[in-house]
Amino acid sequence: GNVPTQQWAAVAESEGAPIKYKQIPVPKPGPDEVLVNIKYSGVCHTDWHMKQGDWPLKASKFPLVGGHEGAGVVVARGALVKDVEIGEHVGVKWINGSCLDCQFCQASDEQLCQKAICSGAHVDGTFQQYCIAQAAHVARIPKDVDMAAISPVLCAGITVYKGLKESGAKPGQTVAIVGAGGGLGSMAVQYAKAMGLRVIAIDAGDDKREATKKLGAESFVDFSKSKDVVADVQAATEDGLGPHAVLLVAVSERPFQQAAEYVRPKGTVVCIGLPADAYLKAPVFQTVARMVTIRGSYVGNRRDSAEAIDFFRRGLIQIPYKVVPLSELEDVYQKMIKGQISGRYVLDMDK
Ligand code: 8ID
Ligand code: ZN
Repeated sequence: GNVPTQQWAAVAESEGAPIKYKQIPVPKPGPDEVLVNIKYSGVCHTDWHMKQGDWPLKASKFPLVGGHEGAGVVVARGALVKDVEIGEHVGVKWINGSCLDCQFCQASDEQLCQKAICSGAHVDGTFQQYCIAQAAHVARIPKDVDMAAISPVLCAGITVYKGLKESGAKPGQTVAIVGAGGGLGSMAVQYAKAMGLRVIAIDAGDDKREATKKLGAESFVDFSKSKDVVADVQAATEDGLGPHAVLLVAVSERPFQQAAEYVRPKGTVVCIGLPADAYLKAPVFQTVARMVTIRGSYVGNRRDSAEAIDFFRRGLIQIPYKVVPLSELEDVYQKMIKGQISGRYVLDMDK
């Protein structure tokens, strides 16, 4: 096709700087890479963390183009690429590339690859019209799937689907989703429901109460109003013993210090949200005597990605999302850090 030499992008010129909407050159794919004409990209809280530089994982370049939930069309490919066709619909994820050869890549834990390259962190991401990714790591999107609607699956969906699998929760059991009204949380409510789990949603405000109920949560605990979150979460289960699993997708430290107290004996706490400078806390006696498991979960591998997309393709996953022009990214960030987003914002790259 006709690939231009200049394109529109949302650029952070330096750490912490507000986003500038401007023209930059279109990159050229290396031998094992593809060039993707991004149509839509979701905005993940991770993009804010990377721009602000508040994590141990720092962006390795500024000016930086963020974004790692991009859906688009392959328009060029390197000489070594055989399996991805020009014109194919693909997703560019957080894992932009990995070595494919280390012990972790060999075991399909490529997110643990010591040489993993992340979109919008080590290389420019999906907040631009043309983005590069390693061909082996792009997610395949069936052509009948709406690209705006699928884009939030490419990080939020994959991550919570993987986290729910890691939780070990079985159909009929209950999972508490902490941060249920946000991007990952809304996805988690829908994937949990599709996987046969019962959901307790935890977040703040009546908008998120209504939204999570619509998505399929059976109960809601408002952390901003509750006098005792631990007691209220346990009371939301029929026998009062608490949820079998907890998925922590909130961006604040407090819930990471409560979950081990309300999870059911033999239950599992899965940490996914990444509030800056936060620590986990759990009472040793109760963790031991109640046989609680606490674990982390980090995005998903290529198989998790394909499975998460397939749930979506079959119509099982619907989360509220709003499409706004790429030029409005900074406004989206401002809403995000105030906790005012219910569901996901999706950027339209051509506006
Ligand atoms: O692979 C991973 N582990 C991974 C992948 C993708 C994203 C981790 N993340 C991380 C992000 O970097 C971010 O730290 O997950 C976190 C959530 O990302 P998000 O869903 O994109 O953020 P959001 O849309 O802003 O939602 C956060 C929600 O948490 C609620 C907020 O009200 C909001 O709805 N929340 C907060 I802040 N404090 C809470 C509390 N104490 C809370 N909910 C319940 N209890
Ligand atoms: Zn993300």
